[in-house]
Amino acid sequence: MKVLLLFGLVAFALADSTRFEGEKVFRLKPVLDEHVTLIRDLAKSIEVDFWKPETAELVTIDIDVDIRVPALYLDMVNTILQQSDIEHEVLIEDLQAAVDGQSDSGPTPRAHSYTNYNSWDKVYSWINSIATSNSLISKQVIGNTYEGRPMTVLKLGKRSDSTKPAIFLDCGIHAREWISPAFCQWFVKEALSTYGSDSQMTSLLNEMDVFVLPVFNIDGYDFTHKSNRMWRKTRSRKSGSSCIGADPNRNFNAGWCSMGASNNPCSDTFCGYSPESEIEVKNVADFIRRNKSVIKAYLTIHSYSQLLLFPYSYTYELAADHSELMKVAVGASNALRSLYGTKYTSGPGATTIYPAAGGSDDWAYDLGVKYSYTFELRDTGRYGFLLPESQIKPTCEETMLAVKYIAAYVQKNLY
Ligand code: 0X9
Ligand code: ZN
Ligand code: ZN
Repeated sequence: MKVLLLFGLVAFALADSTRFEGEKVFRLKPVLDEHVTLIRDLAKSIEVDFWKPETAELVTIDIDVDIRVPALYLDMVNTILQQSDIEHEVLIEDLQAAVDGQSDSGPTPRAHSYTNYNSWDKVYSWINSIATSNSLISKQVIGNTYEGRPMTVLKLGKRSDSTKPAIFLDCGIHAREWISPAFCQWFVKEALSTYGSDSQMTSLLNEMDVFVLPVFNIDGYDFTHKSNRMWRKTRSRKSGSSCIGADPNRNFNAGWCSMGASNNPCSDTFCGYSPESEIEVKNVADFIRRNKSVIKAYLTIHSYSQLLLFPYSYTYELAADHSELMKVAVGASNALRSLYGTKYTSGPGATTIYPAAGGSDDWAYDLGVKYSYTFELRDTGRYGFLLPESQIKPTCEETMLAVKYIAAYVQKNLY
């Protein structure tokens, strides 16, 4: 009986997690329209996971296309690539080995660490302990996720009787972009530990507050740790579809679902059933609306591609503040590069990455938050979403410089 039960649990655990045995990640470089057509046709006939761009429809000539190919289709894909002579390379030889290299499955579970990818349970207890560690920080729950996990915003700043202008920073909109929550944790630690010694951080936290949401899409993040490392969306369900989740960064009310998003619930860029249908999106949007008069900047952290994006992504039209947004982005990218030479590209989302409606940056901007930026952190595809833990520290250190550059600019240019 016991043996049977144990066997059942093991079988369940195995069946419940997605494995990537023998899967590879390819980079394709289409330079002809035929190449684009071929990649799109391939996506229709077999199941490939687009890492960059997010879907087949967004493939164009002269961009790098990173795709994950299941073992079953490798021979076929190799043959097609040879025959069509699309330039290509293998970015990840053995995806399961790369995933295993990051998983916390040793005999003794690790403690919370700023240089590891922490599971949600660890981030959750970290949030609760750091929030009571220092008078510069406090927390507030802004609602629960679909699966009922509390979404906690940390408020950093010297206490003051009058309301201070603020910056809102979120991480982990997309579940598999693990470097993003790692950055929010790093930011909180750095802010607390350099207040009083770093003159810029001291001045920032004296004059402004910073709201930090360490993990936006908690259900998805937890799922990437426990079941499927490559999950992107939320985990909401709706009767009538067996597919789970929507893309939170397509679910904001900004040109919702008009371009670069899918109305197919099974797609990785599903825009949801209506704007803010995802409770996580609604919770954040409500919080920002409630604090609209104080929030002067909205920063959201994604990966990967090394980009600093700003509105718009739902239209090719330039934002009214385009030249100022561009100037600040270039300054921030230069600051970032000064540490380790990491190169970032700056520009409006639609032309710099791809047109995609329903994003949080465009929504915040149209609400009136002028300094609205999306970061796409390291790398440019060597590891993609599987950025090694050894790169957490340098990535966070350089990103701090860019975030502090933007914060300092905002502080000097309050509106
Ligand atoms: O597609 C996205 O949501 C972001 N890229 S990612 O690879 N992290 O998924 C880019 C978002 C840019 N902004 C908008 N599309 N509004
Ligand atoms: Zn992506
Ligand atoms: Zn993302």
